Amino acid sequence: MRDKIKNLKQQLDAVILAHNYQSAEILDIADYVGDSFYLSQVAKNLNNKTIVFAGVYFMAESAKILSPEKDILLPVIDAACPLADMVDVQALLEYKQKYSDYTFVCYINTNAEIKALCDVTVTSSNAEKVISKLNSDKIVFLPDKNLGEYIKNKFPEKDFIIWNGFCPTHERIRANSILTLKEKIKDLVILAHPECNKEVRNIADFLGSTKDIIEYASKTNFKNYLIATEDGVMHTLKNNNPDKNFFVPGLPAICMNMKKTRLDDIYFSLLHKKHLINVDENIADKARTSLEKMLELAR
Ligand code: CIZ
Repeated sequence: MRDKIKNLKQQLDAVILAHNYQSAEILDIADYVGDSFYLSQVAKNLNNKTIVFAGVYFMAESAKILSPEKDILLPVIDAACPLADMVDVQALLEYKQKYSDYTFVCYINTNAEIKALCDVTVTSSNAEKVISKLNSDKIVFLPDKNLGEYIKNKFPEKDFIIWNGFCPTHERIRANSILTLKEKIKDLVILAHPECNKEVRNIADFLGSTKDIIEYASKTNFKNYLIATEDGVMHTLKNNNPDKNFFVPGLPAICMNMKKTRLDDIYFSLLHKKHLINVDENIADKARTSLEKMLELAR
């Protein structure tokens, strides 16, 4: 299957982008692996005509918005993001009316219709930087309440209204499971994603995006790390740091949507050019403004 994918890729001049949460078999064949911020920049700058996006829907959609001239393929069309689906247009329009003098900041985990109604998009690796450059002290942040609270604490002078959404995979990670493990392994260094709930964030030694977590573990010299984020990052962490130990609290935190993509999905995606992502032009134009503002401010 790997060879077949390689041949088809060459024939079609295609590249494979994979999000850090994909399964090991996908991460191993991808041309680029990273978080949504990195991958959206890669997608925009590549010269290849065809991009296979191994991730969830909003990621492929963001790539299409930023690169409308390219064919963006999402191998599994129902790879969704429950967090992104926690905001609907009607509810957002009501907020926009109620908080008409606020700047609307949306996490990249949103659908295009939502980005189109927001002033700027952020990811967990650039939210602080982007918000620090906004000329506004009144922010509505959506949809992740955990990332929202984490960012709000960085800007005590700003007024934040935070949406009540959450990532079910991160929300399930329990502080108790972390503390139980820490009892057994005294020098455990806890690295957590800001999408985790407050109890987990409060006991973390380091909070950051997948990119930040991977960098932190590689640059520091501890022996034992506990990883509180989606399980996909463990593959990269272990590969990059064979001499270090990585633990998870309780059962691995697995995003079922991210794990839907298998090698044969990538193969059939290339073979049949499926599923081609299309975004309504009017929505794409507005969402692009929000995404490009992120790229500009995060520089
Ligand atoms: O920014 C991303 O890609 C997400 C959703 C999480 C992360 O930290 O990589």
